[in-house]
Amino acid sequence: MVKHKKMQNGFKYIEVTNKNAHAKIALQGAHLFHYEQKGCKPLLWLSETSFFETGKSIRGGIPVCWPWFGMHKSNTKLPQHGFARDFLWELLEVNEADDSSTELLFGLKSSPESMKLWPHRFELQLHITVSDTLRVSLTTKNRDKTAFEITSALHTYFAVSSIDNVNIKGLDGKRYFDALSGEYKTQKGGIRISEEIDRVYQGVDAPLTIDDIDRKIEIRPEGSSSAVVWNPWIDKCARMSAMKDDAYANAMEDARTIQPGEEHTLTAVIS
Ligand code: TA6
Repeated sequence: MVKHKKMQNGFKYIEVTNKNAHAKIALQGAHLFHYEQKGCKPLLWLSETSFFETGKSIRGGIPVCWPWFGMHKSNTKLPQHGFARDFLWELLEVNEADDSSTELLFGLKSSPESMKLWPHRFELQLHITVSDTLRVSLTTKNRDKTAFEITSALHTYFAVSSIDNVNIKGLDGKRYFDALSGEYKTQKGGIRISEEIDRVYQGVDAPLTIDDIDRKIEIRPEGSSSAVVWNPWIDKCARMSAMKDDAYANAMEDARTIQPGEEHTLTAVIS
């Protein structure tokens, strides 16, 4: 079942319920901010103090960072992580072929407003499949006459029992950029977090797992070879709003050039 809903302030979102799962997706940013498999606790973290307001990013869930991840390369006044997460998307299609899986297609096209921030004609589509696994797929179509380059991320915030219980696996031996020290390093073993961490891993070619005491979250990538692992820890949390996360991305060296008429898809399958 798919319902069009509004928060008290008029902020619009879509609520999805089927035999296997329950999810909520804001039209702003096509931002999935709740996903729960039947009988399980929520898989995505959402800040209790998150904004649900026009033009303000939701803190938690799966922000779509596009057409750049992090700061803009040459203009630091432009919004961090691009503009797709703050623009209003359209729900284009809903497919409820059976009662255990729901497919939704959201779209965003270039507009005079987007051209002011990024001078390229594009069409973006976000396919979300809500079932016992969650599949999120971002397709960038170049509708311009010249090629453009993008970096992007499905910057997922995962809910965990406690950060002390978490071991992130699948990145052993991978090179990463440490955004805190500005150095390139190589991962040894799993990742346990006991301080602020902000890293972009490259050459990621296999599923990642977040091992928690009571469950194991698996993240399978397609169309990406980079992954971001970030936790702001105590001081940064105090400067922002409380949060924990790690994410999936086409970031830094994993930028993609898209020729006119061509497209690129970035997918995360989470279970
Ligand atoms: O992926 C890590 C990061 O770029 C951090 O440096 C951090 O500040 C963050 O994403 C969250 O960004 P936001 O713009 O959502 O506050």
